[in-house]
Amino acid sequence: MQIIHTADLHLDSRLETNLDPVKAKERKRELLLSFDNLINYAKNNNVEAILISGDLFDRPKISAKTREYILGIIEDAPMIQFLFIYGNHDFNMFQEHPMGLPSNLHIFKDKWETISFKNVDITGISGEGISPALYDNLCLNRSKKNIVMLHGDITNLNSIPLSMLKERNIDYLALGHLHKYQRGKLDDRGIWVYPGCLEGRGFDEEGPKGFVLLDITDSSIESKFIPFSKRILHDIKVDITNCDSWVEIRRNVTLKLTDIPQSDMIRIRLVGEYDLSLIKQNELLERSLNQQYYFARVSDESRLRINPKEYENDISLKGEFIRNVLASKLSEDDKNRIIEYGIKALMKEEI
Ligand SMILES: [Mn+2]
Repeated sequence: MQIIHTADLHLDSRLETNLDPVKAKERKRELLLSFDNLINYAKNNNVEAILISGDLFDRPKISAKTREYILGIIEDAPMIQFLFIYGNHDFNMFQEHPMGLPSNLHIFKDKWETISFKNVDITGISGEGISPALYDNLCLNRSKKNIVMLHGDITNLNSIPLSMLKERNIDYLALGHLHKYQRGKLDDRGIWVYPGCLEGRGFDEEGPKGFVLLDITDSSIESKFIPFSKRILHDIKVDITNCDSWVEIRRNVTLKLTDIPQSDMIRIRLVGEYDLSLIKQNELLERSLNQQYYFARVSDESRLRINPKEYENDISLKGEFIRNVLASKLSEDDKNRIIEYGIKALMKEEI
């Protein structure tokens, strides 16, 4: 039997932190389509169930359009069972309209419940940070393959205390909440897995995104990560320490982008130290990257290299200005910016 494990799709996210309104709307549609594509993958690969471990939606109140779209594509795949637990973002969102839910969509409530397939029991409970007493009520049939669905953070004892789930005959703990794919050993019998989100939304969700495909036989559960996102977000550091001109910066940036498809989204973070003489062209660099990639941003985290000794005896206005700023109680970051802008002003440059 084949099963898909997904979570944290955060459908109906606003997505306007990074993107302009037009692209945000487009990306919002892409996220909805990714769920449709996942269902098509399931249909084409004889997947019998899709487990959604919470945060299918970004918030409990979503537009009627999104709700009808998602329920429609679920209903249109009657050969697949959809097992869903609420996360912290979409908690109880279907409670207001419990009527008209597709018959192949099962929503777990706030008590353990088990759905049985041939040799597999799938047990789940909704919500993040369930009460500790509930863990003691988790009783699984040791002669079956057991999958348990939960939403929360296993690195936070108040969310999911992993030790409470050991030695309970779990084979596969199907988690949601952390947005990066990761897995680990639960006990001698089982593993825990976060599939991560299906599509990255911001640069805190960079790297390959997808779902986990489980292949279950009487003797084993094999599971593997399947990269599936339409676009990948890349967060790329470029060290400009040895760059003497903006062209060298551009060359270093280009080198880091060699294998990245143009349909992806990139953030370039300039790091390292630079001299006062370096004139950057960050805005133009960002613009030109935006002509090549779906989305590009250049953020400048590099630091001005200033040796106070060089200005100790400099009697010019520049020397006086730099000495004053360096002696002030401002943060290092502010000092850098002020010196940079001040020098540009003295050189009659645009700020
Ligand atoms: Mn969550």
